[in-house]
Amino acid sequence: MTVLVTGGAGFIGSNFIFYMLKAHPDYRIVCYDALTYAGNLSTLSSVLDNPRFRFVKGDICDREAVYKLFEEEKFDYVVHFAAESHVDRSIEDPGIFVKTNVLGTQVLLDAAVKYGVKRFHHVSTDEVYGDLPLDRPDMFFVETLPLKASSPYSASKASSDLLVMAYCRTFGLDATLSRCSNNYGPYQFPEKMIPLMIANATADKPLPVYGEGINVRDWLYVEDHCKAIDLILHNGRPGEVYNIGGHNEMRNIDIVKLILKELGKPESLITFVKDRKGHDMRYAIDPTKIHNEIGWLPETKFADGIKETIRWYLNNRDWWEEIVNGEYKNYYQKMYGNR
Ligand code: NAD
Ligand code: TDX
Repeated sequence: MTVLVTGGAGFIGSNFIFYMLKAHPDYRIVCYDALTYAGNLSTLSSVLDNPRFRFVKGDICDREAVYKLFEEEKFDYVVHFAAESHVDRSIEDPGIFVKTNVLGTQVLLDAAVKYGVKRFHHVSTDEVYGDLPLDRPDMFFVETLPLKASSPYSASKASSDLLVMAYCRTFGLDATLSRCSNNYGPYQFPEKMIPLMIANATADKPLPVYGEGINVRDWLYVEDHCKAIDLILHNGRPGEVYNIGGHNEMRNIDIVKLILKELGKPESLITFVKDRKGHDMRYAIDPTKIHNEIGWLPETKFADGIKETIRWYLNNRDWWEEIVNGEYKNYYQKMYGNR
């Protein structure tokens, strides 16, 4: 089997490639990634020489390049991660989110229909459901909820979800779709909350908590997400949406305090800053469907996963220090300088 993984030089895509090469010793993986600010070829250095792996640099919006690759490789499966993924950046510049996440997805869907694949799996997010109130702990995201995006990022992901479903119905494409909660783990770009807080705390820099820090996210260790996608790819029903999450809701402020405790740093580093525009209050996944239909359950407890993640960032400083000392400095100044 030959699997196309788009966006495999990013956080979840790279973890998925490592997972698949191990889990399926007879599969070939082709990673197609534009290496935007969020993509990093050094992340894939351990597999670049693997004869079952090929890296191709390219943009999913480049129809000619995408068609050429499909023609060459005759993919069995497509797992589509490539996206602009940071909510704060989508508030600054929505255009690139619509281009990559909507139009780029359409190019891939056209290629999958034209050249034929056994299955197209689209990696989406729980943010397409909007948010839940803090005072209704009985409410969860289920697959049947209407889409109700809050940010340009989530609106672009919701649009791509609708396109995937439309290609299933209209063109008979065999596609599956998953909506996962917040991931954490190795190789997450330091603009995201957990690695940002780890990086700042190790450098004794202020930890910028938006608003009052009471927003709730439902955290899942990245490897558990990868395993769920592998299971859906092989055992999911065509045309179905699967939520992925492990009932691990936490307030941002509690995670920040936990990181400081683990690193032996003082809580005085916490700095409350201006809230994110349109900030979603609470995400909480109901994973009953994937559990009942496919037998998936998360394996990593948050208490273990966060320790492992912090250890990874401490042991792999070269990886993220190169990022935070580069172009990222301008981003940080722009987003947090006068916040
Ligand atoms: P990321 O930003 O770390 O990685 C995105 C990757 O896509 C990068 O390697 C980048 O170079 C590549 N890319 C961007 N634009 C491209 C283009 N036009 N053509 C080709 N490649 C391009 O993102 P991530 O956190 O790994 O998220 C991966 C996917 O999972 C996204 O679709 C995201 O919406 C979804 N998701 C993420 C989370 C999370 O918590 N991070 C949760 C649920 C779903
Ligand atoms: O500096 C910060 N301070 C802060 O308080 C940052 C970067 C974030 N936050 C808050 C905002 C959120 O409530 O932390 C929470 C998590 O923020 P992010 O890491 O930016 O994630 P989120 O906005 O929840 O979106 C993530 O989960 C769903 C991913 O980035 C998306 O790609 C995914 O789809």
